[in-house]
Amino acid sequence: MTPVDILMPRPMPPLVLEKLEAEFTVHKLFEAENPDGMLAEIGPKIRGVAAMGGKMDKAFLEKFPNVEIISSFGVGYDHVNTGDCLAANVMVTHTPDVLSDEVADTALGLLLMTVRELGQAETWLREGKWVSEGAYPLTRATLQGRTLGIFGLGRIGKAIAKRAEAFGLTIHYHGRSRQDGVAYPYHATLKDMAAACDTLMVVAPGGAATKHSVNAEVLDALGPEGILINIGRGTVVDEQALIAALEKGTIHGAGLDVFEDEPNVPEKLMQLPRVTLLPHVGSASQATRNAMGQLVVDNLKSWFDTGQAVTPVPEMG
Ligand code: NAP
Ligand code: 8YV
Repeated sequence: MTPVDILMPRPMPPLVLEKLEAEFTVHKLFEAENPDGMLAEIGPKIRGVAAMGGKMDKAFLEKFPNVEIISSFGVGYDHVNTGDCLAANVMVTHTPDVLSDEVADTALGLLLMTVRELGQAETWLREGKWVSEGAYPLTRATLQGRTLGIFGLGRIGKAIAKRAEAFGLTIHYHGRSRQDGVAYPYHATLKDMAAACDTLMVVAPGGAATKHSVNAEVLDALGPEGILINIGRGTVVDEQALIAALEKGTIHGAGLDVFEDEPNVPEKLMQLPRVTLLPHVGSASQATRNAMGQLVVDNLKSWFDTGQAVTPVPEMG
């Protein structure tokens, strides 16, 4: 049988490419000298897409009239318009669960770095200031006694909550609805939760429904000892409102792994003193990225072998 044609628009981890090439004919758009020409030639042959970010909507789908499945790398799939995919009868899959513990570990690391200014303290040592100026200044903030509001108590949010409990934090949560069997106090609005907490952990998905949910009002409610951590998606936080809140002292500090316009990070954020910035490394260990990659492969194989996906996004029903 002729192998199925798969499009890979952007480079993906070597494991994904290797395993896909063993089963399918993989068209690497990122290597094409003339991508439009390549698309015009292979578009009608493509039956599956192995995706790593990149906007996928009606305009994208129209180039591939016979596409059946988009297998996306990552649990967040805000780059894929699932409404357009459903309308075009295209399956969308993602890579949940296999990264939850890794991302939760990173979230706790980022929280500790931010509260205790660990990155800044390391820079102090490396710049020789421990010798020339003495000890790094005591941090105004401490993790002890903090109340953590989790915005998005899903798979990763729960893994963060488990770790945060071990650190002695009190936990609250906000989402679209109260969850059965969850004892943490629930807040129907993000602003109410921010007012009840001094630490806000964003681990909600991106997309139109959550865009700029963390705005000036929410940051004001969090208060002057407030720490914002964003491990979810950059678009959830209004970055300009955050910069203003940090400049004015409306909140104390912020730790960010994700940004509105990655990989571009506003210069002002880089200059602010109590801000920790990471380059979207939440899931970025070899083992976890390989497990995510394996799921991308498994979804494509399962779809073309059995007509069933392994981990479809919830919108697929
Ligand atoms: P999940 O299990 O689907 O959890 C998402 C949570 O967000 C749910 O508890 C959901 O609760 C809440 N939520 C969804 N839409 C909402 C809305 N419009 N308003 C308020 N709450 C909403 O997803 P997950 O596996 O934990 O992943 C969460 C997100 O983390 C991903 O979508 C991705 O963007 C991000 N992520 C980042 C990294 C990184 O490297 N930094 C890595 C992995 C994932 P309700 O249904 O009750 O509203
Ligand atoms: C990945 C992520 O780095 O899973 C997600 O939603 O944000 C990260 O784990 C990203 O998807 C890679 O493109």
